[in-house]
Amino acid sequence: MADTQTTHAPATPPVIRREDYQPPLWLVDHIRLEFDLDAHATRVKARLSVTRAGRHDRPLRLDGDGLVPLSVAVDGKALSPADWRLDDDVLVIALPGNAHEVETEVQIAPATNTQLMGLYASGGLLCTQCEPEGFRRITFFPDRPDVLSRYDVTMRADKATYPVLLANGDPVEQGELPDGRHWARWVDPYPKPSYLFAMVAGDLACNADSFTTMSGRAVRLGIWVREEDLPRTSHAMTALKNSMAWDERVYGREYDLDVFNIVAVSDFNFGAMENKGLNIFNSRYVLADPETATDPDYDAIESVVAHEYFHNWSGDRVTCRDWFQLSLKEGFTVYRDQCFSADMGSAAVKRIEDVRTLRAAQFQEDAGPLAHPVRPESYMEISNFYTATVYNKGAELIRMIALLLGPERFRQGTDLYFERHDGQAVTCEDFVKAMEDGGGIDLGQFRLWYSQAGTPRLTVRQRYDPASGSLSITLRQTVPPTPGQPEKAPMAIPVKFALFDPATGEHGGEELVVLTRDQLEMRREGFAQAPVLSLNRGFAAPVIVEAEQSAQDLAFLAARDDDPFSRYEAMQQLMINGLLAHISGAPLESDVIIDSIRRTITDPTLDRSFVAEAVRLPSEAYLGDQMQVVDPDAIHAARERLMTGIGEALESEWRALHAECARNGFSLSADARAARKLRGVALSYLVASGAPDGAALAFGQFDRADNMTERQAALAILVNRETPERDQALAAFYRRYAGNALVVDKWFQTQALAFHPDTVEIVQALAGHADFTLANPNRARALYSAFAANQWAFNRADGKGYRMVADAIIALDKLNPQTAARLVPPLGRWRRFDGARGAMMRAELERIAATPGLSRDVLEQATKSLA
Ligand code: 0A1
Ligand code: ZN
Repeated sequence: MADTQTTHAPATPPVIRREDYQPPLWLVDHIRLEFDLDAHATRVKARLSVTRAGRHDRPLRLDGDGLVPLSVAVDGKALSPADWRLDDDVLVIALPGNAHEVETEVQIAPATNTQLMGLYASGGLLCTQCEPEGFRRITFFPDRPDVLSRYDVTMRADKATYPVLLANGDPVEQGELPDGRHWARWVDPYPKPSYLFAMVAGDLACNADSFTTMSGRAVRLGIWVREEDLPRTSHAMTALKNSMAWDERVYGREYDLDVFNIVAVSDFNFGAMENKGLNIFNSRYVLADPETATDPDYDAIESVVAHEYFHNWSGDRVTCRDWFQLSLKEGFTVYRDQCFSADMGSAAVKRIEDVRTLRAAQFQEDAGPLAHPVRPESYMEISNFYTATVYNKGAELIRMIALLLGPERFRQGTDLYFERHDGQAVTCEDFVKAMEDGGGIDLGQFRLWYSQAGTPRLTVRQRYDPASGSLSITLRQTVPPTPGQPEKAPMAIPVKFALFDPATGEHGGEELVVLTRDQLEMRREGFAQAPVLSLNRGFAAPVIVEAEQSAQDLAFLAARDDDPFSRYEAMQQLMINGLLAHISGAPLESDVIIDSIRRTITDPTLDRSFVAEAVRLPSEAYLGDQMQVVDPDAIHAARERLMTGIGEALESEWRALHAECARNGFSLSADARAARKLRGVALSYLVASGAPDGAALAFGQFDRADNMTERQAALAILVNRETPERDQALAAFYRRYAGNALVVDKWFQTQALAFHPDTVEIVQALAGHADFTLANPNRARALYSAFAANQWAFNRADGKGYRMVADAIIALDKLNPQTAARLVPPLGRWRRFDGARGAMMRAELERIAATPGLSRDVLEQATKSLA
């Protein structure tokens, strides 16, 4: 039996609607949990102190998922099975009074829990994941975020197998038991919803440290990992301490318990989880050393550690009333972690990366069948709503509020929010209201950002009148229709812009205007010649800008704009325009592009990390997003051609840069990291140039690297080439890192992302590799999510890519519906492709949707994708 607790969908799963929200009828002030832990048979006793909320005569309803009560008692008296019933999975008990002690006992089997929700086993550990609705797989409980309880948890387990026993809050007692067992009791003084419950049992080693808070309290910090991974935890620990200090300095938020623990597990559905005082992490966001982790891995660890830590206030102390409010905690916390990372490194590059992520994930989501507002209106399975829209677009909303308010008033707003709602479960509306009251602003129209889906388009028209020296600018907005929202009202869009004098290269100051209607006309005077418009500076609003700017203006901005995002954007737009024109039949005009790149890579005033971002070609997927109908083959061919052209034209510059950026001895300094990044870009152009020594140079970098950043960069270049070095490097990489799961993931992923005509067959063969398993989400994603993101390979005209991913979804759904459901959206993009591809994608979605016994998760994604 794969999993005794499954969530198979009924014929049509019920739709949960935001407007149907009802406050809880019963509250649980306190819960005492007792675990007798065993991988195959864990006993869970729960004692709930319940109180009736308001005047009603409705029974107590406790959610369960695949649970069978072994016993039920009320106020110390066992109930006979006639006194309770199971309504589907919900335990229903009629209670006479207004306050009772309700006890239940169940048995669960962590070892067969392949969904990784609830209590499950991972590499010899027992651990939990309860968000969003996993607690009901552990015990009967009102498993909704607006029921806040104080938790008192006792764990009993075999001491040799599970020497470490952790839970939320503070450790209060522990002791020995007969038969080699032991116990520990943890109490969390802060009331919390069940989704924040956590416990871990296992043989773990601890990187222990401490942090003294701003009021002088010492907090014990622990990062718990397998003994052999201890040397890889120092970066995460530094990130944690930096996060704690940053939240005090920037938001005035202090940590509130005596201990803060992080545990790394290798089987985890998402990135990490903010359980109160006991964060549980996917090991890929904890473990790093130069030999096994790239610079982007280091950055991801820093930002995920910060994200989960920041949730202690934006999520735990103030939580969500219901799951429609998910962006209340996620949008705000992503914004907080983005600002933290910007402060820890280069703010300019961080913004560029965040916008790239937003465009790649969220803009695509917003343009397809799964588009939904930041605050969704309905769902079948809430796990499907941990999306780029809720997280990343949600963060952009907070960023816009911060921009409109300015730093001081934004801080007054957040202070009021935390003070007003501490200990409560609240809504996005409560957040906006606190920002209005604390910041002194009217966000009336701004609220549409929470309720309207779709990415607004901003079209810009400029008219310069040489006689009067004036420029008129017309901004127009349109918000496209999205599922369930055919008509849209105009949004409040903050637009930052500047007008450059092409003669001096200066502008007369940045302006912020807020577009509130369909159209806005502005006139600016005093220009001896037509100024150059730099628009949506800093990417202040998450919109698509359509401005017809000449190659000359773009080249000017690429060389002169003082807003680094806009400078990057101009450079990218120059490349995009050239490529799109070529794809639609024009000759490839690369001279201006090459000139701009030459100027950028030889500008000594620029940070190398920024240079690397600016001169990199836009991804194939992003180019596809700019087309009416995505033509993956034409995009690939054009992009390769431009890459070769840039490589050839600047071969000596790339060669020089590649040599200059080499370093003796590894360092994590910003300078060294920037050099590694630019070195990788230089190598990619050098190899693309067709230089006869290209493959040998790449292999040399691969072979001699003293760090994973350079080694993987070289491997990622070699896998695209049909050279003997390709196979040599892949074999050497595997030999070197066999047994290190996180690095073997990279080996799978790099091959799935390759620009190689046989990538489909290569991925198919890799699925049969001894190290491949669908049971581990990181491994499954390394192969299939990476492959589905490889536009050219996934959309190969014979449709084999679609079939392979659909097969994987159907197989994975039987084990882990959440992870399977995340593979569906790439197939849902069928409207974006030509008729033949679209029909094949639809056929695969139909095959998935018709599979008997499909989970609610995959069923929702597949049926919505077909609509
Ligand atoms: N709240 C977490 C995200 C998360 C959601 C669900 C999970 O398991 C199914 C795990 C993590 C965060 O934002 O980091
Ligand atoms: Zn989060």
